[in-house]
Amino acid sequence: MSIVFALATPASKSALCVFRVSGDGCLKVLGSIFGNPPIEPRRFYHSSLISQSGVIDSVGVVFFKGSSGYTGEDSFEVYAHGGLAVMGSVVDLFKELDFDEAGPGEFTKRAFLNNKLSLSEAESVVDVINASSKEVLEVSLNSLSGGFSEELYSFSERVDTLRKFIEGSIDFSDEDYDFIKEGGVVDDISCLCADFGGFVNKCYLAGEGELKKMVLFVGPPNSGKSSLFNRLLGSDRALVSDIPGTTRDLIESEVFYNNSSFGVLDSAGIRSTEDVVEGKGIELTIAHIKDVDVVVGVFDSLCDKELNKIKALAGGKNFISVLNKSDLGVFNKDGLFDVLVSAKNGDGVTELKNKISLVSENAGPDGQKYFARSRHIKLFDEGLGFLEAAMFKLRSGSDVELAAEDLRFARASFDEVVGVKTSDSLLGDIFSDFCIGK
Ligand SMILES: Nc1nc2c(ncn2[C@@H]2O[C@H](COP(=O)(O)OP(=O)(O)OP(=O)(O)O)[C@@H](O)[C@H]2O)c(=O)[nH]1
Ligand SMILES: [Mg+2]
Repeated sequence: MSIVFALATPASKSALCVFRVSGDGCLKVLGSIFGNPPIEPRRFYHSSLISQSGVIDSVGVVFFKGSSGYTGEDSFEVYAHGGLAVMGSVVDLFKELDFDEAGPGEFTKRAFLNNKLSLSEAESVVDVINASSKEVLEVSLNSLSGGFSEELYSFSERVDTLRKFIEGSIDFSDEDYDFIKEGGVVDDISCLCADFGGFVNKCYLAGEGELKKMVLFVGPPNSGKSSLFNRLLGSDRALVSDIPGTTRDLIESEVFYNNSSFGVLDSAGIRSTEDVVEGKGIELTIAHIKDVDVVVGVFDSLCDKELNKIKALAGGKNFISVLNKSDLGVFNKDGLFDVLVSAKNGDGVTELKNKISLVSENAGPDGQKYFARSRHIKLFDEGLGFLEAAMFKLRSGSDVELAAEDLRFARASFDEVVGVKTSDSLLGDIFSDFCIGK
């Protein structure tokens, strides 16, 4: 594999930046580009980094030999000052050395190809990075630490043992397969299916990009959705005016609160309108409700008809009703609304944030142990289907050879999850979601 490099930290001004280099042969350059070249692997050295035109920066450097590093091949990391000029000079230096720029997820892909990680572990690296709540982080880390792959390997072994037993029985038993039908094999497969079902139930499935919980602000025009949205962000992100129908489009941002973060979306006020653009904005809002985790209905009057209309639009989604403009003297008569706030002076906004984070946490993993992707669930269903097919054939006493074949297919489905069998295009799809430098 070629030698690749990447900036592993964001390309913006910061205290430090980290460059990664990986590929057999990359360590040959250490003596020429570092004033104080590192001698021992996995030890941190302080050195100058030098190009042909002189010293680039005073840096930290650490190198790894073969399988001791993340990628499973020779690699080194450079910790430089996080200035844009420094970053530019380091990139120039690596290009002069004929290193290639790494693509997204290149380092993790190499770790997989060099057997440092299973494919599902490699996938969970990106889930750990994307996790925006402690709960999602926990299930992603469980998958990354190998528990998910190990459980799956043990199911694969059980499938293999059963298949070998059936194949062995075929060789030795002429035509009487009754002992398979009546013996423990069918029971064993049934028990395996039940245990596997239990394992699948321990997996938390979030769709692509759903690691971040999304909260949508909806409500009648002029109720103060954009003002509340801005108040939550702490900045004037959305335009506010006293003209109903100010917001036309969905406006997205992110709020960090209580160790977790959620995406928030401001939207066009819902009303019947002749204005084509405003109408499109309203359609967009309604269409978007199905994609979010929490709907926050914002109102500025005690109209329960309006409240019920918006609540009905939210369907079965988690719904929080907010009465805004408390500073104008509106009050939450009979506790009709969940929260009373003032976007203007901030009253009640902490209570609203607490409610949102509570509700969005509930929308996350519910006691599940591992994070799973739709790719995994599809393969689990496939594997389970083959196990059931094998069981059916054995019970009916027909096609015993084909039952063994079904077990082989079930094993292949499990193998595909951990990456024993993968195609280049699947790898391309998986690693394209990663950041450069990971
Ligand atoms: N007094 C008071 N006025 C508010 C409050 N929140 C919003 N407003 C005012 O209400 C008007 C409408 O506010 P927006 O935030 O633009 O309302 P909106 O719901 O986003 O309106 P549309 O985008 O048109 O649907 C503006 O004049 C705001 O200054 C509040 O808590 N108190
Ligand atoms: Mg608005």
